[in-house]
Amino acid sequence: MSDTPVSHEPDVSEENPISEHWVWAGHHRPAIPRVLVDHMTSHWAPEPAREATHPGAAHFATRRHRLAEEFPGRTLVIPSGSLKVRANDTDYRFRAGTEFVYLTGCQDPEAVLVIAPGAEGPRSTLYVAARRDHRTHEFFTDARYGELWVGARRGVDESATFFGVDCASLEYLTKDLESLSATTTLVVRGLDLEVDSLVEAHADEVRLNEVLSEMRLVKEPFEIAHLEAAIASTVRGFEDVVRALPLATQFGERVVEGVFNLRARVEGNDVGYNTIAASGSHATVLHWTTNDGEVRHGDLLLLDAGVEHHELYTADVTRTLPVSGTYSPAQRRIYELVLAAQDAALAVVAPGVDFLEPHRAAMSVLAQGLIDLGILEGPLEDVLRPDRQLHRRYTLHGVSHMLGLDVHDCAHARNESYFGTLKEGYVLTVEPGLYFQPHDLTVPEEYRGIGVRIEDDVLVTSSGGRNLSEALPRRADEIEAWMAGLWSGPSGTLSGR
Ligand SMILES: [Mn+2]
Repeated sequence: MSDTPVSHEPDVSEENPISEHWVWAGHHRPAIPRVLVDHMTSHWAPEPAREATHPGAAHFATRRHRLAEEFPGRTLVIPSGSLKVRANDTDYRFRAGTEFVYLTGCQDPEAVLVIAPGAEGPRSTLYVAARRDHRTHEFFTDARYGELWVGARRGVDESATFFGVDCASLEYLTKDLESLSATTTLVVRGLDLEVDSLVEAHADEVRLNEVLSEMRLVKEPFEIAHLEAAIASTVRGFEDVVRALPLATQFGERVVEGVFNLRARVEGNDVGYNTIAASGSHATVLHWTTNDGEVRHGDLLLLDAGVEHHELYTADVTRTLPVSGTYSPAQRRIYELVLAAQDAALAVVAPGVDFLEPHRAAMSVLAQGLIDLGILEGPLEDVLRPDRQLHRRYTLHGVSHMLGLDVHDCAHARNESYFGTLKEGYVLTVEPGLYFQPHDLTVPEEYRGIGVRIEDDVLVTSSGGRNLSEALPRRADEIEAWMAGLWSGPSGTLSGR
């Protein structure tokens, strides 16, 4: 028998979290009896073995090596990003930083990749949070990482095996970063403010971001497979939305967003960007993501949405659909003009072609169309003159951007790379649109409030372009037939596939 009486008063605090009888559990939470901790951390069956290696591990190692070669003698720090508070003690769902995922395949929050020069070549260390499994009281006292709270996850050893890279516990990160020289260390900033504050900024970090974007311009075959998977799920999401249109006419754009996003969660990680579910004149607002409007019979629905696949590659597709299933004559006129512009743009995608060539091809068709509709005064050359460009009141945006892990991928590539010539393996969107604001007095009344965008995802091949999203119909007749077909088939949530 112990001669020490068990205290019924916790003798622990934040400064002194563990005593013989009590364990500190955090602010506003009662201390936990030591005997309960012992009980909670014992008598658990061993865990089943996990999958051995990430299928992309060898690719990630090659990428780290290529990156290090661009920065000899430098230590490179690439964080996954910190959790972001949504409200008080609840966070947004975490999405790891693109550069970090590209170099590791890891999607952990608060993790950091450090690539340091070494005598035998660059050495990569991935800092990840240690397990909070039943070997520690944090198992049930740590609401952010404790595995009873958030589920089991990979720790240091499991991550090293799975991602094929040396790993260290996050608890050593601060000390290790503080020991780095500010003159030779470059950080990808803006993702993890704590990491940013530990290493002084360096002018060459601009170059680090450029290289990380430019490395991603050409997609490897396994990346294209991920994009294709994201696009296939996106196609099914569009089909879901068509099936749900009767419900949307009852409850509005929220149904469109909810139904598409359901498919994104069922088949992918999430949506790659906030779904644009724009009905009626909301279609003339480029990034309408409020999605709280009505969906009226007789209006158009512009749906710009993409599923982000599990490895975080995203689709980016837009269709403009007649809510009733049939385009009105005025809607069809504008639709076919945008379609002709997209056809012209798609036709010129090929290696060696200027990045802006699809844009120019589309703009010439749209500008001529605006002249034919009596909205602009010709001739075409005058409209398109660099010092005039009046068509842009209605076309509003460029026709292409790169697509990959980010929806606007490779954003830090230098202008001369991004706006250079297309190369085999690039994936870009082709997405012309026409937007007639509801109060635009330069537009005939019958067209006011009409917004049309058609967007596909195109891979540059050795000889031209391959439309990766061609499974979704683009032509007006085909869209009407496709919608009618979906309405005559099985209805209900996720009924396709
Ligand atoms: Mn886009």
